[in-house]
Amino acid sequence: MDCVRFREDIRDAACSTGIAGLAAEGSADILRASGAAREAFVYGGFHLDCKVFYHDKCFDGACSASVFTRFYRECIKADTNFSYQGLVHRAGALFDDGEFIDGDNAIVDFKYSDSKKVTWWFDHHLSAFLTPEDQAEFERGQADGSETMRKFFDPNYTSCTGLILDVAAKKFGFNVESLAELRYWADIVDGAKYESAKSAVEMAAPAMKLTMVIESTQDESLGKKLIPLLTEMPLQEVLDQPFVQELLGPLMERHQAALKLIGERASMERGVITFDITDHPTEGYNKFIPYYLFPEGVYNVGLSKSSFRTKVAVGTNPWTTLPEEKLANIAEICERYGGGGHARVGAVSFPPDREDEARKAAAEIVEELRSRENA
Ligand SMILES: [Mn+2]
Repeated sequence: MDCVRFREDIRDAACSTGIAGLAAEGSADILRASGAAREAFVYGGFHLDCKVFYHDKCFDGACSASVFTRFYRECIKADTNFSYQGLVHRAGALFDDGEFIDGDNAIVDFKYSDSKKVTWWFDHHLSAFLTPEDQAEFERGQADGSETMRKFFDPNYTSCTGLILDVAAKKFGFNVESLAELRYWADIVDGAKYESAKSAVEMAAPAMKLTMVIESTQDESLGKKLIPLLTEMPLQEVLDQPFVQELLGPLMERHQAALKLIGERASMERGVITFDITDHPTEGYNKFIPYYLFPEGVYNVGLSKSSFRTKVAVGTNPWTTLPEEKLANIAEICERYGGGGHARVGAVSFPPDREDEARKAAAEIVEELRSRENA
């Protein structure tokens, strides 16, 4: 779970930045066994629609939506029309009841919704429930058996893709053989278990480039084009699709430019990497670049500027060999400057015109981290 947390930390702190198959044999029995009247209505042929809500701008979210779609077509109902909608974490209400359709509504890799219209749910996030009432309601459905074949939660899973594949295989007899590549990469990406800074920055694997496209694109139509393909062909073939290549090109250029710029600016002393790119406003850069440039660095303090803020980003090298107990609590440091974050990653934001203050805070944080025992 630490890895999952770390990935979430990176996001929070640093993000300012179907195949129609035949119904599986036995699925009719499963439906009969789960036997609620609602199911008789829903699957009795009155409608053929399913809307999948998934964690937007997230590789695991897209893979989860794709795996759910294929599972549903093969094990629940082959003749179904699917639609997709990405969901993002935000302040206030996460779900708009008006978005749910009259057919099946599935939520994957995202928080629980108490709406009666939500018929399927899979999640693996520790923070899956917005309220204790939501959790109590989910647990009631599990205890009385009414939703044990429809709603699934297991925070021990690194990826939601893995959770859906296991549940679908064990409980519904879904054949997951051809989906091993997808599961492997969903676990790597969602768990931030990149082998090295090199693999995270050079992005040789197709899954890494797809992740960048999914996380960075502003193209709202990407999800519905991409999701059905993820369980239909190897990831390299998905990446080769013209609509993906079109988005990838400019992102790779931006990535290379950031790599070059940070490479020119960054330096390391006593285990701490620093750089200042405030003169080149950016809406984000690959957070692993500093450790790619200086694999020996334990921490990095980066000063950058976007349209709405000047940011001091503070991070810990995920591949550091320094034992956990020797590492600084980054959240605690950032909080002193009015920022926040988590144990390994944090940030402090200043208004765009308060660069001097940001620079002063960055220098102090660098000094504090350098005064630690970093070897
Ligand atoms: Mn996930």
